[in-house]
Amino acid sequence: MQVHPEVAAALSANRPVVALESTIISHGLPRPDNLGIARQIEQAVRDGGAVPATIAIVAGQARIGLDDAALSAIATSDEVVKVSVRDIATIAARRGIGATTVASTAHLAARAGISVFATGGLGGVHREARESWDESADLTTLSRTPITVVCAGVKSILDVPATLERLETLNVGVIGYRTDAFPGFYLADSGYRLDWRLDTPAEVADVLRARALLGTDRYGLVIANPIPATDQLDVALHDRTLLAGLAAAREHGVRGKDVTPFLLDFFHRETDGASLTANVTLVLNNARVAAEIAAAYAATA
Ligand code: PSU
Ligand code: MN
Repeated sequence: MQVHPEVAAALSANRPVVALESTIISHGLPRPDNLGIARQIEQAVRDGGAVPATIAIVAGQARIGLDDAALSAIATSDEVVKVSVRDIATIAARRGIGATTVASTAHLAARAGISVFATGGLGGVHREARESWDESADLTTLSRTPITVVCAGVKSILDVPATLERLETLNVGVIGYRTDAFPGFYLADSGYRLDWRLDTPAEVADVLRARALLGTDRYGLVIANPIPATDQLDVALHDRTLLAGLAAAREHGVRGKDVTPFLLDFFHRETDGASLTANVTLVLNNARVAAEIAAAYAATA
């Protein structure tokens, strides 16, 4: 594992750091925009007062914080593999290049001593999981990883209520940030209520401190931060695209780790970029809020 000098310096001085995943760059956002967006996400963390640590496997090394050459390679190389926790050791031993999911980013971030992480959306329980057993390793990893993830909920391509049930079973807390509703990624409200709501970074930092004192920080915590309602995808366009995307995935027999990238790409193409605009807006928003939370926590820890 190699920690970028700027990240290492911040961690040892107890200054705020925010981990960022890289699968969103390699597989979640279309080229060639993805590289510029990855840089904007890092800038949003800086604007929020923290040091960004984008995580990936480069030349077999788990890198915590990427220099520009590594970020470019993750965004542009055709060799980049989507890496979950179960793949980390193999890609490292094979000296490969890999982009980390929420699960593997959370794992490596926690191992590096980073406690706050920003992403777009979590993986979750897929629709038809009763037949396919397709549930993202993001959920079980969060159940045993000390990390706080700021995200815009999960995509409606997933089974949202089943995902919330699983998070409950797995002891992963879900707290709405300035909302009582679980966000719906492209939409501000998924239609499902949450038990808890916090309204400021300081309030979140209070919860993080209590977690550490009471030992529940061994489990992940989700801070669910909705896209502003004014920036959300048109609801009718969303519903239409969702039905068509699910049908296309079924028709093409898409399976396993290809399902999420397939549906993301379908949305970006079929909405003429409107879903991409929403996706970028919500990720930048999450990066800034995560930085503010990390800063509030570092100030009092
Ligand atoms: N959801 C998104 N964008 C993404 C992903 C999920 O809105 O890019 C990525 C994340 O890296 C997440 C992964 O951890 O997909 C989940 O994939 P799977 O369902 O194969 O675990
Ligand atoms: Mn899966």
